[in-house]
Amino acid sequence: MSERVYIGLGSNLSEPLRQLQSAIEAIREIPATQVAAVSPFYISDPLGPADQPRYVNAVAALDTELAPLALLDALQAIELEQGRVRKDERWGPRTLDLDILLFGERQLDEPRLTVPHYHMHARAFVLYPLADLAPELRLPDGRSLSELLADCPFQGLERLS
Ligand code: A4P
Ligand code: MG
Repeated sequence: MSERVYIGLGSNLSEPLRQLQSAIEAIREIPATQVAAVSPFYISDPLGPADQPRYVNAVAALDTELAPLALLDALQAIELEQGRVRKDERWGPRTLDLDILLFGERQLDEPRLTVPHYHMHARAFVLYPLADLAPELRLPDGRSLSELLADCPFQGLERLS
């Protein structure tokens, strides 16, 4: 039985646009998993330390037969493979972040995996691309996406054409 999963993608180093595009190609290769849709890409102001470049963010909808931790393993392998840049012989900062936002109706609180993703309800760079894919979505706790969006300013979010 396959479940609908939403993944948040983010990058702010090493050609972020290409980081996201190649991440999506890699996600297409995950076994027992189909990419159902990818949102438009957005530019967003960094959340956290301000002295870093702006991010490119997007959300992808997947249908997977994998268990949550197996999907997390696959996504972390992609982060490792594609998300780091070589700088002076040392591994530089991670350039790709793949977060499991929602996994069907599940609510998970495991050492390696919290679902829904802990900060998603307040992040414009998650909620707006999610709404592009699934405007009618509800979180497992019953809150609707439109309700969350009403409380979520753009935070500098810009849609890339
Ligand atoms: N983990 C737990 N739950 C999950 C989940 N639902 N999905 C664990 C993925 N991983 C999950 O993650 C740390 C650990 O979280 C993983 O080992 C996994 O087992 P990480 O990716 O290594 O670390 P991180 O992403 O730096 O930390 P964290 O707390 O996940 O940060 P966030 O929340 O992902 O924020 N600003 C903009 N504009 N756009 C961004 O995309 N991203 C971040 C990172 C900060 N500021 C940003 C953006
Ligand atoms: Mg993360």
